[in-house]
Amino acid sequence: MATLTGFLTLLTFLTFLPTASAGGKKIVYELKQGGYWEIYAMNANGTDVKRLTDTQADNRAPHWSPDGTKIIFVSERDGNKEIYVMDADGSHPTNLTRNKEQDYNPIWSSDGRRVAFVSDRDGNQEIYSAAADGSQPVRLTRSEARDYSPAWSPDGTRIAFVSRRDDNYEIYTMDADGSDPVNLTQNPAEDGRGFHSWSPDGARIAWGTDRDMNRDGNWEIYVMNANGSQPRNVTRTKSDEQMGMLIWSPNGQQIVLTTTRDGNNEIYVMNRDGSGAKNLSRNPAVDAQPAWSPDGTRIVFISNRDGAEELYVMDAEGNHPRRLTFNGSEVSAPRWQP
Ligand SMILES: [Ca+2]
Ligand SMILES: [Ca+2]
Ligand SMILES: [Ca+2]
Ligand SMILES: [Ca+2]
Repeated sequence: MATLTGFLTLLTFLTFLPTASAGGKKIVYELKQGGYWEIYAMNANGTDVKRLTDTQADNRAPHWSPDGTKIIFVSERDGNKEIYVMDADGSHPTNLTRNKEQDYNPIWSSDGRRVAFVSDRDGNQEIYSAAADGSQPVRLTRSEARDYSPAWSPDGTRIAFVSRRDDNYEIYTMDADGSDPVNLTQNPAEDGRGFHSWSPDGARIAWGTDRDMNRDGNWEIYVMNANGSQPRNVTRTKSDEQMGMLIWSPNGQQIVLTTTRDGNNEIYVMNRDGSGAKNLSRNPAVDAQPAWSPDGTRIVFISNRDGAEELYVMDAEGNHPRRLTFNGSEVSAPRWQP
């Protein structure tokens, strides 16, 4: 019996051993080469750089599947924007949309079984979802206004998105089948504009808004409960700053954001209630597009501090920045393998 238990323990151990391609080891990104954006991946320490697409057309917006084995992206190789999925090594690229109109803004459901995306196929921006192999496409929104920037809730039951259906930008959520749309923000100001982020536990949504423009003339980050209640300004900065994006940390305690509050684009981290705001990048260059490592200990980002845009990694305190790429070309959209 002891031998059997030992065997089962070993079996369990082997089952959960990370494979060579999983476990936060890789970073995927876009690199502009020869006039086109192509998708690359490398180890998180900058080694083993691999080109994953090569089509003489833009390949952009890569996102890892939740299990880290596949990458979804937008390709123009067929003459218009299509959603593609490929294996983590670039093999088996598959067109999921096959529609002559533009299809873009793809995002995985948290279980990796479906993909939400935006398409112009019905005359204006609407949100759709499909199975991860492209089958079972479903239209989720039906408004003449712009509907875009879908973000799946961590439990997979709701999709947050931005819409102008009520005459100004608002954050909505709907069920994963498109039913029960709810306007969460209900404010005449611009809410969302494409950056909003679920807390990892699904209890809250953080977003950018200009609703306090009259107070001090700048955008702020708000956090609300997932049903729209208790919206709170968590930045309350005074400067005329531009904010570019925000992402919750993997443990849900912090939010990383980009802001110009110090006169140039910097990466900041703050606690989820807005306290403890800290400049992580501290460099007069443009520092942008932060993405957390899955364990929350490191952040990959883009900076032009050495001239051209390159990828860098630093620890979550902003220390030990290290350059990962040496291309001398535009780079964008780094995302850490789950
Ligand atoms: Ca298309
Ligand atoms: Ca629409
Ligand atoms: Ca609004
Ligand atoms: Ca900077």
